[in-house]
Amino acid sequence: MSDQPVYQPNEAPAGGWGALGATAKALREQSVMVRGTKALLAANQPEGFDCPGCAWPDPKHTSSFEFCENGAKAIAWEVTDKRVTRAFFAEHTVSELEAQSDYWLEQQGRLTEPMRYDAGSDKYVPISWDDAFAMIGAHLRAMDHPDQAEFYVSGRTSNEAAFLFQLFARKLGTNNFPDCSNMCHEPTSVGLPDSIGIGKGTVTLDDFEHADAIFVIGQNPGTNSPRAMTEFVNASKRGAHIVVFNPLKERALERFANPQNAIQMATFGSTPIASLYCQVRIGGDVAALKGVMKLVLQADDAAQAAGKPRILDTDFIATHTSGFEAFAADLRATSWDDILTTSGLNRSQLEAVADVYIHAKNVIVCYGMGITQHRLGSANVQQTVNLLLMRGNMGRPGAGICPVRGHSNVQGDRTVGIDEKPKAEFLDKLGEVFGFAPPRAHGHNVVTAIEAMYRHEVKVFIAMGGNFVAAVPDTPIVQAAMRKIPLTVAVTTKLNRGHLVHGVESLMLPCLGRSEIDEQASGLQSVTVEDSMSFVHASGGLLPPASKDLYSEVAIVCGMAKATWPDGGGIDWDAFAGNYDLIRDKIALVLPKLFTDYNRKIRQPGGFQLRNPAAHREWNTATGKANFMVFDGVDEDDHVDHPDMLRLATIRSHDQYNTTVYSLNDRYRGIFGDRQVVLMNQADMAARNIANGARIRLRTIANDAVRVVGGLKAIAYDIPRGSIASYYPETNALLPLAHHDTRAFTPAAKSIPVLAELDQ
Ligand SMILES: Nc1nc2c(c(=O)[nH]1)N[C@H]1C(S)=C(S)[C@@H](COP(=O)(O)OP(=O)(O)OC[C@H]3O[C@@H](n4cnc5c(=O)[nH]c(N)nc54)[C@H](O)[C@@H]3O)O[C@H]1N2
Ligand SMILES: Nc1nc2c(c(=O)[nH]1)N[C@H]1C(S)=C(S)[C@@H](COP(=O)(O)OP(=O)(O)OC[C@H]3O[C@@H](n4cnc5c(=O)[nH]c(N)nc54)[C@H](O)[C@@H]3O)O[C@H]1N2
Ligand SMILES: [Mo]
Repeated sequence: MSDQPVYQPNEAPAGGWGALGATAKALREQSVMVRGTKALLAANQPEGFDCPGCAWPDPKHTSSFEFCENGAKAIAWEVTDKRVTRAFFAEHTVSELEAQSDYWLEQQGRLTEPMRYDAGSDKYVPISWDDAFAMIGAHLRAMDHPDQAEFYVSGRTSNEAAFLFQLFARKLGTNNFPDCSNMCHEPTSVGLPDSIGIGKGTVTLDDFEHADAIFVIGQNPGTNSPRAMTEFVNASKRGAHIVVFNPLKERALERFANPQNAIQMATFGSTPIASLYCQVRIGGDVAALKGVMKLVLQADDAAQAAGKPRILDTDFIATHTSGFEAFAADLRATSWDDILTTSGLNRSQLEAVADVYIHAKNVIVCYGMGITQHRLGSANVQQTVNLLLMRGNMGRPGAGICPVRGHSNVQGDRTVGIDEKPKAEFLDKLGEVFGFAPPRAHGHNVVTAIEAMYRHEVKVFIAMGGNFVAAVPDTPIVQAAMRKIPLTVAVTTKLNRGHLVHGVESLMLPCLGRSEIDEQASGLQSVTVEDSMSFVHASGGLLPPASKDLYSEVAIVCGMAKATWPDGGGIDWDAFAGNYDLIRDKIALVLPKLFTDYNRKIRQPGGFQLRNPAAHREWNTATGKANFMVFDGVDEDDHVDHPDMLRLATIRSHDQYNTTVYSLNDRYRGIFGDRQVVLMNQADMAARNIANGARIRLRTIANDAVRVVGGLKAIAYDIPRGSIASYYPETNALLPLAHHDTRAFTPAAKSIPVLAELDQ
């Protein structure tokens, strides 16, 4: 290790030359300057493929290339020239590979052919596709009950593959769909329907051009959805206010230099982003929002008393909403003491925010994991809606709610049926179209699937992408349970922990990436994906596949399903694998309100947008109105009351994609060469006699088990007292499985109650 300090305060704006340099470096490291550049130019183009980086939409998918450093890294990661072949597996036992870091594993390159775990040699050995499918079919047929299988989906999977995957599982007889969105935006899918009747965002990119104020809550767009920065830069230049709630001062939310702006690049200029930056305490968002809403209510009272125009949109509230009285009464009863203590903000900050809100005609709220990954994540989401409803900021241009999704097709996977609690209407149609009776009982989400593993009830675990054992809570305990499962199957592109921590028998099935040409019986195929703003469009690869032995995700699902029943269960899986248009025809029949004419509509430039009733002020809620939702009190309510408690947020660095770590640096936050760090307030460190740079350990406050992660370097950082941050997935061992959103079951990864002590 060098003597360079890990924390080097960074004064440069986010974006700019640093971003261009990082892109070139990512391509160079994967030795893909030429292939990679070609791929970059085709990402998010009308004829190209959907960027695997994030779910932020493109300007209508028709514009010229929109530069994005982290999209480039995600593409370089996929189009790498490095390969993992059978020779690699012949050289290394699985135990040896397990000793390697996650970073090293993924650096080995793309997987090239199907492999089976051989217990005798403790190695992965080649297996033919047909034998692999036959093995899966045999295991599934040997189960006592279909609910002994788990069908995990990570959100890169296309609509077509996801639709067939759910058909396969439901035909088998289970709704067990633990899904990455269970760990991500499930509180959006659970919280928003109560409020506005649909679990999706209501705005489009056009709305950003008309917003006078944009709230960015618990989200780090400069790293995780960098193309969103274009909207924020433009809004800021127009004079729109950007209000941020985040315990960390995320650089891109302070200043951003647009790498596409020639003048800014030449002059080292940059655009200020946030006009108000509120360093809220972890878990303090509801307190802060309630404070702002209380001030809006007070301003309205004052206006009314003075005979001035009302602050509240009383027409909207009367016509379109329900529950205002109870909501207002709760706000009036909420004490300033509670609001200020829990939010960690002072009253003048909240007054400034309320002032911006009151004077903005159109307001958008964007939010991410800082809102959802909490014990009351769904309720948090609903409070952001309350704020918008007070002034009718919903269902009109320039206003609305914008949950910023994670994986590039996580929203689409859900839309086409990856849902452990499917609606009756969907199941009815599915049964009608395919002539069977789909199971009705709700299936497992991530948390309940893990509980079933603990009870040894899981016999087959099939993962469509992802890295389950690294992404979930309580990783060591889950990994032990995973090893007991009779068969685990990973449909995957690159080697990761999930393949090494496997069941008694295990298969690794390598698939095509999005950037690659997918040729089937009827010719070249495209898949479709849905972005964060409900636009559905086609994605077709253009690079030769990493190996001739790769199958598409669709073909793999079809192969598994066909081998499970003698006659494929009466479904012509080969036809689907040969022509994806036929899959889309079925999706259109099962979901006619959304996908009628699917094949025609995806052939128009930019695709099409799924209709969002709330964006048209149609409220599919029980009351038929948008509902003000009351949040009891102001905090997480997890009954942890320890005098030395710190709240830990587990977050992403600038150089990782979820469990994939690209480097040990986090440039915008000034952290270099080490991910084993804890960002801490200086006063919290002093109170524990922790010197800057000292190695500490964190211990979770919980009664059921001891959870400790040590060897973490404490770094004095600009973060509120009582709040600390560290990287995911290194600290997942601290996150108890039972510590999740009470309604959505999303692990509360942003608010783990811990104690910090010196590592002896
Ligand atoms: N390059 C890259 N892009 C990605 C990903 C990636 O790993 N790398 N992951 C993808 C996925 S799956 C997702 S879900 C998204 C995730 O994107 P984000 O939602 O941005 O996720 P995080 O980085 O986990 O955390 C977001 C922010 O929440 C703040 N925060 C933590 N606790 C709190 C709190 O209590 N209140 C508030 N207000 N803020 C808090 C953190 O300081 C951080 O800035 O990005 C997607 N895009
Ligand atoms: N503590 C903590 N835990 C968290 C979070 C947190 O903030 N803190 N965030 C949560 C969130 S938001 C999410 S979404 C989950 C993510 O959980 P996952 O989605 O399970 O994890 P990823 O790291 O995104 O999965 C990466 C793997 O996907 C495979 N892959 C990549 N591209 C493709 C492809 O095109 N096809 C296929 N079949 N496979 C592919 C590769 O093998 C790669 O190693 O983690 C959650 N866990
Ligand atoms: Mo996510």
